[in-house]
Amino acid sequence: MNMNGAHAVLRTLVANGVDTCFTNPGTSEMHFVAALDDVPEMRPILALFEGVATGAADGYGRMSDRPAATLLHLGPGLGNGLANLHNARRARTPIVNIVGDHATYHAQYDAPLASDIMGFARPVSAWVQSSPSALTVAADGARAVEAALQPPGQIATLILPADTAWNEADGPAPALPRPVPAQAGDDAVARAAAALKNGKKTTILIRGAALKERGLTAAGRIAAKSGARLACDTFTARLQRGAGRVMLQRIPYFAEQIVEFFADTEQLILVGAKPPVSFFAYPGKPSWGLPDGCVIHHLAQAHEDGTKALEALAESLGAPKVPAHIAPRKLAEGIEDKFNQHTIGQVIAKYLPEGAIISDEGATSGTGTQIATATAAPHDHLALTGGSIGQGLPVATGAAVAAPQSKVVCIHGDGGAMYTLQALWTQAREQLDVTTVIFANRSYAILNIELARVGAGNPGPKALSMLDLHKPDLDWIQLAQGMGVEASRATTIAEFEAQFADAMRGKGPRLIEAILG
Ligand SMILES: Cc1ncc(C[n+]2csc(CCOP(=O)(O)OP(=O)(O)O)c2C)c(N)n1
Repeated sequence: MNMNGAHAVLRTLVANGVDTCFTNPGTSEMHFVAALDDVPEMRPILALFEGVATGAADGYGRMSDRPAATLLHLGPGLGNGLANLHNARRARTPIVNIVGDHATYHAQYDAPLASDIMGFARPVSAWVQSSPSALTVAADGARAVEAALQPPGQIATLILPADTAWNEADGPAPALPRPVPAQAGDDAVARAAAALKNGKKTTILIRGAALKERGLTAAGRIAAKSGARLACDTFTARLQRGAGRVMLQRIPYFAEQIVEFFADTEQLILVGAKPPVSFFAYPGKPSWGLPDGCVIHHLAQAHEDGTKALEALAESLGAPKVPAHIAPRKLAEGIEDKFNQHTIGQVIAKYLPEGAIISDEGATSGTGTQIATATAAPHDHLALTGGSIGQGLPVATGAAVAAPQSKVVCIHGDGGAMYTLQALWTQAREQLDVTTVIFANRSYAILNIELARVGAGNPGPKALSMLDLHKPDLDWIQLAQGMGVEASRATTIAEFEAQFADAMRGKGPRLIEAILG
């Protein structure tokens, strides 16, 4: 059968385990779009802004441990998706971007949409390739998937000139073996074991796949034997938490809190993590989070199997089978009749179903939910990994595609949610089981805090108005309903509880606007 380059790439992606594509196409991708109907195994999902497509691919990859593809329109399409590719890169999520380009012979004319696609792609991509011909696209597609799956996960960008999609290809490329993580060295395990016996105060800082139940259990066993403190980054790509799971301490956000958190840490054992630093620099405050003289040990590097390294360490210490720090199932006794992030968090914890996924861009309003859900039903928690706001709604969307049996709860600041609110339309179109809670404080609240902290002097009315979202007030009911998502507004905790409980009982996309400001 005759097969063009677009068919060959699509079939190659499917053969290599990539069967979901978040798209926002244009003319240069039309052959790819046309080929979708001939490849039923591929599920295309339309996003109305590229930042939604890339963020959804991030959420999908975090939950399924295999890449989704994106389909983006030349440099500007990729450019619109960059912020959430930045977040995905920080999350170490596998993603395969397919970016259309002008036909190879058209490039010389410098048409309006011509741009330096490689230049847009490089900073976020570990692998970038522009395929020169229809005869190479399939093999390049297979290599793109292989590159995305390099542990712990990375972004691969394959640029497809339009003629490579429409010209005749040889056929799809076969599946390449999935890359497996390297094992941490026995010497690293032995050094960490010796360190844990030297009597010094130790923190074990864990990142990546070891934050799933198995790695956490091993870490909890190590803590039971050694007394070491277990910690994770402030913002983790995917953390399994809740009742029955080993609890970690989350590094706090602000510079001076980080220093305090590590003040008595004499040695730090890293599992796929980097030493703690503050998110931003502040005049007169430290950037480095560790005290002078703190010794750093690497148990596992990011590309190594942190879970197995923790298990090997637990065995070498002769750690008990029962881990320390198992979270009990505990809910707030009687929720106060106040409407704030803490009472909202307690309601979310009360109704959160087992196996739920929380996509957390709650910003300054998210702490209440984090505290309350620590002892709620076991769930996955996906955080804003790269600090680029507008991630929560798309990540929730992709997570819901990857895990259709799970209830997804997206908690979001109203400011960040405005960046990528088009995700709601995709949730409605695909009937995804996502409940979004918008914390409508009508403010860039964190920036009001930061304004005071950076020592920028006394802000005047112009400065303050840059951080204020009143005038006009956003109407999230109309925004959501305009995109086909059922929505309601809560101004008291009783209203919120009734609406949230109802959303947890039902299925499909819902939005609750919690008026806090
Ligand atoms: C892409 C991007 N643009 C701007 C910022 C700066 N920024 C950080 S937090 C924030 C406002 C967040 O507001 P909201 O989501 O309502 O949360 P709140 O601070 O009110 O809790 C902004 C604009 C950013 N982090 N990322």
